[in-house]
Parts: sequence; structure tokens; C-alpha cells
Amino acid sequence: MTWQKRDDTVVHELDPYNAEPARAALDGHLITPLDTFYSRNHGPIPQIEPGQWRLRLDGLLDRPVVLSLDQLQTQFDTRTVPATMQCAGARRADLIAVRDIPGEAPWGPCATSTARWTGVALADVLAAAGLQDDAVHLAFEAPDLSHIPEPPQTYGSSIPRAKATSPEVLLAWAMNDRPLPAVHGGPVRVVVPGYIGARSVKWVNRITAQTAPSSNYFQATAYRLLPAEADPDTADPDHGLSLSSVALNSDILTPPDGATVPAGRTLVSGYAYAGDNRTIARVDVSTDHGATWHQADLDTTPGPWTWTLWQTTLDLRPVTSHIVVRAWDSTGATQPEDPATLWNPKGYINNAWGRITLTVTDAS
Ligand SMILES: Nc1nc2c(c(=O)[nH]1)N[C@H]1C(S)=C(S)[C@@H](COP(=O)(O)O)O[C@H]1N2
Ligand SMILES: [Mo]
Repeated sequence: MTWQKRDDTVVHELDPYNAEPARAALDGHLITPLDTFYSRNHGPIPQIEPGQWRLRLDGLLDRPVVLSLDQLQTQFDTRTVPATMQCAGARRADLIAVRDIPGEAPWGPCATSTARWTGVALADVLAAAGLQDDAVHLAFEAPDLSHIPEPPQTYGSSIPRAKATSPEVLLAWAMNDRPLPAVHGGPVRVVVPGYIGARSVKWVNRITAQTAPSSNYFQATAYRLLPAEADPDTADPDHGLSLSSVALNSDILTPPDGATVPAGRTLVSGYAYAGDNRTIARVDVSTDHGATWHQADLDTTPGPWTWTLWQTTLDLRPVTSHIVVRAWDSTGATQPEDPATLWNPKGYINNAWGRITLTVTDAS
């Protein structure tokens, strides 16, 4: 089962299903088509009938409740938020090229996609349930059983109260105006714009208001940024920092890495994404390893939660062998140059300059 993805999808693993689109398929669409959107799973994909789905809200709430999909859809205002989702492991392949990362998939830049998500604001549901003052974290649970932790565990995560009560965080049942496909968490998933994809729990069936972050393996142990010298099998998870907002990032989608192109004017395009509470201010490309830079044109975005698509035309000479890209965000921060400085034992959050290698042939 390839979950209705395009034939050119790059499948890292079939079971659990882990796949990202080809660069050419991802490029140029502000909203990623459903058959193109990447998918990241830690266990089997549950098949849940919409009528059977239930969400239990408990913990530090005045009015704990169990909601059906029909109740969710009729008791709260419906909202649509265009938002990008990016896996914390996106662009890991460039870290693996520095030093091997055993047991982790070599994701490229396309473990990043954008959808129009429709559902209700988690904030509205929590307000109706009476979120108590001492609730500091909202923990999400799902039914998919992962064999990555020992013993196996169902998937879960948590986010801090301030994020959970921000209006962009959704309990979503539609993606690009279609019912949310099972592979993307249907009937209902959490969508946490600006945070690493791991926090957007699919097939969510329980939300608990609590004083501490979730103790689920995927919150407490995985998706923590460990120091480079730590051994991920023996490290105390407290040595790592818990990932929430994604890092400022960008990459080149056209031409694809490794392409052969004739010398002359060549369209170069890709994405840049700033994550939580920041926007993309500028994107620069270089054909001389960053000695000189050329500013790309930025597309407009439908709101603060999506990536920015960019493009420019470069005059490529037969000597050009690399193109690099770096983005700047609204705080004036930019991306580090070298993935070697970012290497970490689980290969998360590589936001070094995007880089493609080209063979530029003599046009004459
Ligand atoms: N229940 C559940 N939710 C999950 C996951 C999972 O394995 N199980 N993977 C997470 C990770 S790491 C990412 S990057 C996103 C991927 O969402 P997608 O498959 O819709 O692209 O889902 C997140 N939510
Ligand atoms: Mo992820």
C-alpha cells in the first residue's frame, strides 16, 4: 500500500510508511497536493471509521468530556489555517553525509509540505472544557502502537499551554478541503503550525491537561536535540533539549540535486520556512559558495504559518557546480553554512544552507 502517493515519491520505508515527494513534485505549489504531501509514521496506520472516532478530554479541566466527530463539528466554530508541516528529521541526509546516523531515515528537504487544514481551534475546545489555571501542558495521545521504544508504546506528544491556546492550533478533520486521509491522521489530527511535525499528533484520541510535559517516549526521549558527543542509546534524555519550533530553513527544489543543465539563464526555485512567530524576510542564492549573493523573488503567503516559495533566474557558466541558498527571517537571523557544525546523534533540525550540485554543460 503506497497510500495514494505519486509514483515518483521517495519511499524511505514501507512499514511503517515513511515517504517524501521528489523535489520536482513539491516545487511550485504553495499548497501541496494530497498525493504529494510527505508522510512520517512510527507504527501502522489505523483505519478508524469517522462515526467510531472519540476524543477524550481529561486532566486539569472543570468539565472533562468525550466528543464525537459530529459534536466537534457542530459545537465549535470551524476554522481553516494554511500551514506548513516539517519533520524534525528533514534534511537529515546532509547530516548523515557528515557522519553516519544509524537507524534513522535519510530524509531530504521534502519532508516538508503545506496544506489548508480545516477543523476547530483547540483553544475553543479547551475553553469549553474549563482549562484550569494550573494546567501548563496539553498532552496528546494516539492509538498507533510503535515498536521503536522498548517496550512498544502508542504515539503521543505535548505542547505548552500558551501554544495550545493560540488560535492557529487545530483539531483538523480536513486537508485541502477533503476529508483528512488516514495516512495523515484521519478522522482527526492535531495541527500545531510552526512546531516540528512530531507534535501534530495524528488519530488523536485523548487530550490531557497536566502540569508537566508528556512522558510519552516521543516527547520525553525521542525528538530531543542531544549534544554531538552523546550516545543516543545511553544518554540521559535530560541532556537533550526538547524540540518545539522548527528552525529557520530553506532549500532548492529546481533544478533537482545532481541535474545536468545547459549553460545560460536557468530558473532556480525552492522554499523557505521560518517556523513559530517568525516570517521569511529575504532569500539569497549563490553560485560561488557564498562569496557573492543574489536575492531571490518571494511569493506572497496566505498567512503567517506557511512556507515562502521563492524563485530567481541565474546565469550559469559551465564552471558552476554548486548553488547554495540561505534565508533570513523577520528577526534578522539567517542559516548556518555548514551541516558539520549542526551534527547531532539523532539527526534533527538540519538548517544549514541548502545546496545542490549541478553539471553545467557548454550550451554551444
Ligand atoms: N499518531 C501519530 N502521530 C504522528 C506521528 C506518528 O507516527 N503517529 N508522526 C509525527 C511526525 S514525526 C510527523 S513529521 C508528522 C507527519 O505527518 P504526516 O504523515 O501527515 O506528514 O506526524 C506526526 N504525528
Ligand atoms: Mo517528524
